[in-house]
Amino acid sequence: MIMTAESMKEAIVDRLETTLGIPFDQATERDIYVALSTLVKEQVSKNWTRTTQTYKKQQERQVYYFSMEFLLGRLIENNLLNLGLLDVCNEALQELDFVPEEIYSQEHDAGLGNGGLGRLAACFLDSLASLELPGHGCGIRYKYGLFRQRFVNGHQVELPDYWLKEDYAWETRRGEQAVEVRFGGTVEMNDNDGKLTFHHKDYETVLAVPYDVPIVGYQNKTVNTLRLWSAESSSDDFNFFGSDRTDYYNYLEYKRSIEQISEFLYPDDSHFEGKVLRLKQQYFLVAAGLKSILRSYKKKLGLPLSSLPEKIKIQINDTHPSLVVPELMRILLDEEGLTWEEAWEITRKTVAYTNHTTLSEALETWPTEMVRDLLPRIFMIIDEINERFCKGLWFDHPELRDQIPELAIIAYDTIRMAHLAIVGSFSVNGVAKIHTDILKKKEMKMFYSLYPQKFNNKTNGITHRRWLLHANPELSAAISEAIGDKWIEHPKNLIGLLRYVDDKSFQEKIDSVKRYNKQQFAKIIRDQTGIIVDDHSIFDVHIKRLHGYKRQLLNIFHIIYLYNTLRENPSLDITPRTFIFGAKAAPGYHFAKQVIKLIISVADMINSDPLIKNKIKVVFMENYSVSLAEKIIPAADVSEQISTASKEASGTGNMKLMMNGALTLGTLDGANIEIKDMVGKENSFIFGLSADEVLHYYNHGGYVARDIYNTDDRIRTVMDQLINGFFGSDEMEFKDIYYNILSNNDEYFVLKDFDSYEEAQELVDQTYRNRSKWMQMSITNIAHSGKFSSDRTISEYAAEIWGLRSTTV
Ligand code: 26W
Repeated sequence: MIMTAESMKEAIVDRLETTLGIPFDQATERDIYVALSTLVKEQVSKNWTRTTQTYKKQQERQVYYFSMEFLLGRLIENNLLNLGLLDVCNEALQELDFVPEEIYSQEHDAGLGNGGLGRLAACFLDSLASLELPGHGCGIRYKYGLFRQRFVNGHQVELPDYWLKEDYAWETRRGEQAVEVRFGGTVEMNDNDGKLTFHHKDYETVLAVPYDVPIVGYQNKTVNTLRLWSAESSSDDFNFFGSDRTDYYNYLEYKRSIEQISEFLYPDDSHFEGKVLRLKQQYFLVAAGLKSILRSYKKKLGLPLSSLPEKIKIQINDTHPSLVVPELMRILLDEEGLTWEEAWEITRKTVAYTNHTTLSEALETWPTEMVRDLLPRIFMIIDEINERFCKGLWFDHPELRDQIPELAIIAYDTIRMAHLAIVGSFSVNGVAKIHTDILKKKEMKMFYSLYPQKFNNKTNGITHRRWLLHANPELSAAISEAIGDKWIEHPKNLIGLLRYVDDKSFQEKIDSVKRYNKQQFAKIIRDQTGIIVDDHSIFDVHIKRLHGYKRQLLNIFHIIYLYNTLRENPSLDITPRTFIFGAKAAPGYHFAKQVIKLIISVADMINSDPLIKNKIKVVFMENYSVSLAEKIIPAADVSEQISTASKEASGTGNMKLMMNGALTLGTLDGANIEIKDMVGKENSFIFGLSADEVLHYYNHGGYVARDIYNTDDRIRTVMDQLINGFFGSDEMEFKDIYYNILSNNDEYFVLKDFDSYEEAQELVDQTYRNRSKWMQMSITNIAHSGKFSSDRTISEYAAEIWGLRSTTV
């Protein structure tokens, strides 16, 4: 085991020479990275095997987190950190004359996720392992992760993210554990002495090959597994072509069509699009994952299948893996010969479902025909589940008879995946208090009345190890100096910082850490964009996917307004501000792309206007990603969480920013509410309509956007600038934004909330002038952020949904 910088140095040089065959004096940064990651993986391997063996031997329950997305980011630093080797490694690399960050950044981010939902899955894996809980991930090894974003003339351009171009250091291919997944074909039904049997014929076989990634717990011996499945054509298929050349070409085409299943991640997290390839991906994940779980269950335990729910829980990350319900039924019925009742009992006690959005345009509903063609037996089972569910309603709930079409799993030739997930699971949870309340009161009201005991809340969290300890070592050191380092294991202990809120020297310490982080990030801005920013200015940060409801538009409208004000009165006394954006738009989301273009146009204009005298700067960072977030967040003063109330299920960036001392400028939406409840209204900047008000307008009307446009000069000026050529040559460039607001009656209440947003921004400006006050607020936020560690979230899942006990390896 490596313990010192000296032995680390020796080991790196040794791996270079023996494994890679490269003498140290010729090694590039990439070579050093490869040697280092090989070494780290070796260090992990023993505990990985030991953990797997421990779980195999014992009869304890295990959890599998099924998700179409795991947004891991880089693993090298986190693995080093969790192994307790990060400091040693930094020292070793420096002594070898390398800059550690430059070595670590050789690792390509694993961008196998779109945003919140995928990053949450990654934080959960970190917490599971760190809490010594037997919980694993099950996902897809996409060849291409979320696209790389470039700006060309201010427009977003998407480039493929070929993250596997160089070997991925952390994965291990387990070819011997590959399983078959079947698509298409027909189902033959036979009556065997009154018992129906189903025989699936003429299907196409896809080989699912697992690639395992170790998930290293923080300074313990637990190493759990993230199993990512890759689609391959099985070698048996070779006998399907003969001597004919066209057969060979057909074969190649067939092979390609199979490999396509794990080719790329769908880059859309805002609009459901019923693409058959996406359905294939979902079934591929579910069928492969279940097969490998059941194989080891049967091999290891020798228990009857009726004990499955005792030993295994499957958490599904939104409805994307909800085919787990009919697939588990299929296995239990057709392969294991159980009765419907037995199979249903097992399935329902095994599966739990998390909902991550109430946006209707994101809800998954598959056309029945598509499911019938691609998954004939699965379709029959869903149909039967639906039949029995509707019959049950009819007989057991006569009061709901009129509502059956609304509650049904299949209706109007579509399958409603959320209904399937609710009916087929024992737990349904939302991801923040308000979100769960909205599910209960509105979106899933009738299901809540049917199954009140299934519904529960699990407010999201983030791993403080990545987002504080690793991303912000200076702040972490300052915290430990004040309150000791127990907070690392028990993040709730951060509350001890409350004693230092008024301590001038601690305030100065935290202030200087923030200043340092801002200087570091200012260098990154300069290197990547050429823009010089003032590190004394307020760093006002808006980072998340680009979406109408997240209201980047409200932010840029306010910036334009501020700009107009400054042009009228250049000597206006404002606190200098740097507005920082990071966001990717879904490739087909026209409005979102226009907002990007608008922000960049505004940035170009403001940043080059001498009249502004650097009082404001606007920066749009390209290719927002986990690794970039780790640089931005420690440098942030203001956290923009300005979604239209009721729309953001939880948000998790809000928690990361809070934990790093940024103050929330936000609406009462998602977890902002719980953040505000913890720190108090006086330690945050809250503005805007409440969720109830928004929902009231949606239901009863009463809001006329045009009235605001007509009566508020500030707003009319900004809006008109969109269509009068103010931002460049093409007068019509932003007309869609303009008309989108006026003809859709401002769906996201941008105009409605403008005034109160402006007021809150003014308060931010005033408050920042009093550094001591600002630092008090900032420290208060850090102190309360322990609640938002994903360790707390995962402990709640473990205790209240999974009944999962920790196991020391
Ligand atoms: C179109 C297919 C689709 C639809 C929705 C793909 C992905 C989604 C996700 C459910 C969107 C998502 O990431 N939701 C976010 O989940 C986070 C973790 O719970 C929350 O913090 C965010 O508020 C929520 O938007």
